[in-house]
Amino acid sequence: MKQFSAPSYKGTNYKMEETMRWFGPSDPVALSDIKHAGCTAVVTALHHIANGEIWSIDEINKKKEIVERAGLQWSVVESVPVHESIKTQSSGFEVYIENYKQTIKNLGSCGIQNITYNFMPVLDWTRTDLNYEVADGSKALRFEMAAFVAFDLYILKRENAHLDYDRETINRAKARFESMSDGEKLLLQKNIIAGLPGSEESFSIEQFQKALDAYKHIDHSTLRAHLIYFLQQIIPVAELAGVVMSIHPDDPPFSILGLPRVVSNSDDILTLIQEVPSLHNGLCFCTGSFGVIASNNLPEMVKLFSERIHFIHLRSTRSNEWGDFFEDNHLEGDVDMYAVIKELVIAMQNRKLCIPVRPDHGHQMLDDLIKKTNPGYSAIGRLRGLAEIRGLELGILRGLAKDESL
Ligand code: DNO
Repeated sequence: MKQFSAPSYKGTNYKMEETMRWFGPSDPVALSDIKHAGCTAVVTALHHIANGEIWSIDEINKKKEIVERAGLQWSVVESVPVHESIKTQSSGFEVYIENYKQTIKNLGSCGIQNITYNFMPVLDWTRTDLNYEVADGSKALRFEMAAFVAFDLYILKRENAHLDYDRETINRAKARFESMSDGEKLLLQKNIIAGLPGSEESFSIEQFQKALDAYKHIDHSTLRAHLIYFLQQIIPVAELAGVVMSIHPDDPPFSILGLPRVVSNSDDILTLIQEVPSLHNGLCFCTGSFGVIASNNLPEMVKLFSERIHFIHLRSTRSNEWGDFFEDNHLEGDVDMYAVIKELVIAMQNRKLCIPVRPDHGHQMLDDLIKKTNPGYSAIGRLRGLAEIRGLELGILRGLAKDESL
C-alpha cells in the first residue's frame, strides 16, 4: 500500500535539504567549503552569546547576513542551549525561560524557524577519545566505557560512583586507569569535561563536581517533569512565532555519572508528545545517538515520529559488548542507513516538504589529518558522509518512483 502520490524524481519530489554545521567565522571550515560540498544551507548558532541570554534581533541578523552573503541559507539553529537552572529548576529559572521565549520570538521574526536544543544534564555530548584510529587509518570519535568509568572512579572520584557499575566494569576500568600515562589521564579528563564543539560549556574538575551536585536530588522523573514544564512554556510561543522546536536525543543515550537521561528512546519521546502534542514539539532525529541502543528500532522510530521530525543528523556508530562505541563510516556501523533513509524519504513525500539533514560528524582523513579541525567536524570526512548519503537517497527515491509506476 503506497501512501504517497506518484513521485516523479524529475525534480518535483522532496529530498533532504543538505546542510553542514558551521561554527561561525572562526570555523576552519569556511562557508565556501560548505557550498563546494553541495549544501544549500547551514546549521549554526550564536556561539558567542552566553547560555541563558537573549539572542537579539540585531545579532541574529548579523549572522544571517554572513551566511546569506555566501549564497547559503541559515535553515536550522543548533543549538539554543537550555540553561542548567531550567533543567534543575533552581533559583532564577523562570527568568531563563522568559529569555528563551524571547529568543524563539526573535529568531522567528528573522525568518529562522527551526531550533534544535537538548536537555542533557551538565554535559552535552560525551566522548573519551577524539583521535581513534580506525582500520583505514582515518580518525574517529569514540566512547570507551572502561576509560569513562576510570575517569569517574579515579579522576573525578565521584562519591558512591562504584555503586553504579558491576564488578567486571570496575576491574576493567581499574586496569585501564593503571595502564594510562599522566598525559593520557589529563587528555581523558579534557575530552570529557573541557567541552566538545557546540557544547558551549567547559569545566575544571571542581566546577564539574559542583555542576553534578546540582542534580543530587533530581532523579529521572523530576528531570522529565522539568522538561515537560519547559515544553509547556515554550511550545505555545514557538507556535505563534512559526518556529518548530527539535529536541536532540541524549548522547550517549544512557545515564552517565549518575545523571538522569530522559530523551533516549521511543517511550521517552512518546511521553513528551503525550504531554505536549503540538507538532511544534518536534524531534531532531539523530541516528548516531539513538543508534547506540540496540533496542531502538530506527526505521520504526522514523515511521512513528515522521510528522514531527524537523531535523535529521545522520551518522552510524559501532558498539561492542562492553558498551564502547566509535563513529563508523556513515553507511557502515550498526545503523541500517538504507532502511532509515527510506522511511525518511517516504515521510518527506507524505509531508510534501524537505527536511534539513546534516552529515553528523565525519572521520579526520586526507589532509584534514594535518589541519586543525573541530573534533567530528572536519571538512573532508563530512563531505564523504554527505556524498554517500546523497547517493543513497537518490537511489531510494528512484527505486520508490519506479515501484510506483509498476
Ligand atoms: C554533536 C551534536 C550535539 C548536538 C546538541 C544539540 O556533534 O550532535 O552537540 O548538536 O546536543 O543540542
